Amino acid sequence: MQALNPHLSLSEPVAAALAAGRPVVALESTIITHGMPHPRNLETALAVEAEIRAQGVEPATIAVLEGKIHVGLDQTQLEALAVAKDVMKLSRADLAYAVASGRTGSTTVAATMIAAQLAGISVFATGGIGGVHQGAETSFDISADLYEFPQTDVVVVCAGPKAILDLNKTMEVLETNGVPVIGYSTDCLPAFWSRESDITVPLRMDSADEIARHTALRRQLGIQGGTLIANPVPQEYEIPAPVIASIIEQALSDADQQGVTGKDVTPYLLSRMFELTEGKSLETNIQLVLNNARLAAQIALELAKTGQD
Ligand code: PSU
Ligand code: MN
Repeated sequence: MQALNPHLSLSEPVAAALAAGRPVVALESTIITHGMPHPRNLETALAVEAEIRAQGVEPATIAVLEGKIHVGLDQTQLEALAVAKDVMKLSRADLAYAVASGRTGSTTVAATMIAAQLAGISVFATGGIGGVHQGAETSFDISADLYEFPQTDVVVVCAGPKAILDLNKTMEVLETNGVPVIGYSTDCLPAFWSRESDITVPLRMDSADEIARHTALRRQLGIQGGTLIANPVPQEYEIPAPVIASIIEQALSDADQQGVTGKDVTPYLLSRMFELTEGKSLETNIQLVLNNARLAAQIALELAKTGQD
């Protein structure tokens, strides 16, 4: 095993699992601090971890606490993070800053991928990745999440890019960067709250085993970078695309009127969607994260069998 990076702090259960070659699934923390209101954020974080443990896999929620990159948080740390104020939202650009200055920050998809790779964790579950925002032709707002994939070797399970984004442009950027986008048991790109969009997903796989073998093969071929798994939210919890379309329009126009920019855009839109749907968007968000955690655990188990994790 490689020596552990001195800036990482592994929880005891995560360290034990990694040392024994048992499967581990990484989880991000921006969803806790900037993606969901208290106390649902904490309940969700705990439920997601329980879902992964139930499959015999170790969850590792990642966050920077007072300058240390923690891989695996205990319940007290999760509780503190769920109510903390002034938590930085850390992407690739800010991770080293938070460590150098002793700050506390939650990790986005991009920063969680970096930390997971440093810790030797190959599979990561989130809700929806960031992408190209609508109006990016003038705002230039493209999430750093997209540029993490060609650089960092982690399989990321999501429910598609968040539907507040420009999905076509998001797919183009992923394609340009050579990122495999795999629909899980679907030919259609899921759109976070909805199971379907009008975009065909480039690749399709129907089992965790197939995804694990694909990951192992990429390694054997020396192809660097992460893979994006797009896993549709279970039908009973989805908000169909035609229903949510006008609500997204409203949230986007409110963001514009309020002059929201930069890192605040995605958190603002998610919380505005929560208000406009009277909480329904949050219920769907929680269920899709749980669903992604289950699939990520299965992929981690299968990957462990290939001896390539
Ligand atoms: N998935 C969710 N809720 C979230 C996120 C993902 O269900 O809040 C977070 C992730 O951390 C992702 C971030 O990296 O949203 C995207 O932020 P931005 O668009 O600013 O890159
Ligand atoms: Mn942005």
